[in-house]
Amino acid sequence: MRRLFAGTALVLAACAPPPKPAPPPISEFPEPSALPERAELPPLFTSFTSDDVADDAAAFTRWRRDQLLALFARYQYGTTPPRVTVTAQRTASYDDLVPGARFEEYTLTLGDAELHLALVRPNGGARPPVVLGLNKCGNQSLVTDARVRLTTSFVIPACGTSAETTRGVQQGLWPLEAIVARGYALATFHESDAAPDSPEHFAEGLRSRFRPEGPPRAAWGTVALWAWALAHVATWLDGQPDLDSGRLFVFGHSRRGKAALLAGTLSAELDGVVAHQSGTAGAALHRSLEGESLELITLAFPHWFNDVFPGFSRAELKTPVDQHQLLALWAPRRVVLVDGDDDAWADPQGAKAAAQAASPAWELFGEPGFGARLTWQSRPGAHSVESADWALFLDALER
Ligand code: GTR
Repeated sequence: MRRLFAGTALVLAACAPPPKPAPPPISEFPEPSALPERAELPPLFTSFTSDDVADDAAAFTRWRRDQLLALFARYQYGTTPPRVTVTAQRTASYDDLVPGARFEEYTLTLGDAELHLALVRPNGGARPPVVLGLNKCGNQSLVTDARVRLTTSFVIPACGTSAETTRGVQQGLWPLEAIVARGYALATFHESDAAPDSPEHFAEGLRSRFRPEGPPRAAWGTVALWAWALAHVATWLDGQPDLDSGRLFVFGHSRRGKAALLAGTLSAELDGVVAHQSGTAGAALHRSLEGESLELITLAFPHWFNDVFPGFSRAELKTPVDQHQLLALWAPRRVVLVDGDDDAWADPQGAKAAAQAASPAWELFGEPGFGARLTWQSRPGAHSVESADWALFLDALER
C-alpha cells in the first residue's frame, strides 16, 4: 500500500508546501497531571502545539500524522525503535498439512532478532490476499501435525505447560482450511517471539535486542512491540511477488486487536485491519467511560503500555489523544471493527463512537468513511473468536 504515501510525496514536491508546525521533542510534552481536562474528543486535524489545521489529505499526511503518532507514543504505547531490514529464510514447506493449501515456515530476521512465521497459502495460480495476525501460543498451536516447529519463546500458562502440550490447542480460532477456501493466505507468528505477554518475561523477545530512543519512561510497551513486529512482517509480505500486496490485512482479537490497530499506524503496507473486540486502548474511546477503565487496564496489564499511561487512571478526560485518532491514522484504508453483544467489558458502543468520530479523516481523503471503508458491527455473543467469526471478518473485508 506504499502508493498512498508515495503519491502524497509527489503532490507535496509539486506544491512546495509551507513548513509543518514543528512538534516539541517528545520528552517535553507535558506530564498527564499538567494537562487540562476536556470532555470533548481531541481534534482530528488541529495541531497539538498551535492553531494550525490539517485541512487536506496532504497536510494530514505531512505533519498531523506525525503529531498523532508522537502523542500516542508519548502518552500510551511508548516509542518504538527505527525500522530495521527484514530478511527471510524458508525452513519448511508441507503440501499435506492443510487441505487445499501449502503450509510454509519461515525464519524472519529483523536486525539480529528472529521471528518464526507460518504462511498458509491456498493452492492455485492467483496471488492471494493475506491476513496477518499474532498468535497467542505458538505456530504449533494452529495444527496438530508434529512436524511444525515448536516455539522456543515463552509459552504463557494459559496456553499450556510447555510448547509440546500446545499442539493444536488454537485450531478452533484459526480455521485454516476455511480461510484458504475463501482464497486468503494466512500469515502468523507467536507473539512471544516479539514480546511475551507477561511482566515476568518483560525483557525477552525483541526487547532484549532493540533499545527504543527517548527517555526510559516513554519506552515501548508490549502492544507497541507487537505492532512493530507486525509492521515488519507486513513489509516482508508486501514484497512477496506471489502474494497480493494490494490486499494485505492485519487481524487481531482483543489485546492483539489493540496491536493490530497500532500496527497500521507504523506500516503503510497494510491495506486494512480487522480489530475484533479490541476494547480499551484498542478501538474504544477513553472518554466513553464504559467497560474496562484506564485505571483497571494499567493496573492489570502495566507491561502493555509505557509508564506514562497510568497517569490517566481516573483521569480519562485529560488524555490528549483518544482512540478515534488511532483509527484516523488508518485513513483512507479499510477498517473493520467487530464487537460482541455480550461483551460490555470491551465497550462496543465506545468503539462505534470512535469510528463515527474518525470518519472525517476518510472524507479528507475523498473517501466515504463510517459505514463504508470504516465499519463497525456487533455480532451475538461474548468475548471470543469462534471459527464462524472468520466468515464474518472476510465478508466484511470484501464489502
Ligand atoms: C482482558 C483485558 C482486555 C482484553 C482482554 C483480552 O482481560 O482487560 O483489555 O485485552 O483481556 O485480550 O482478551
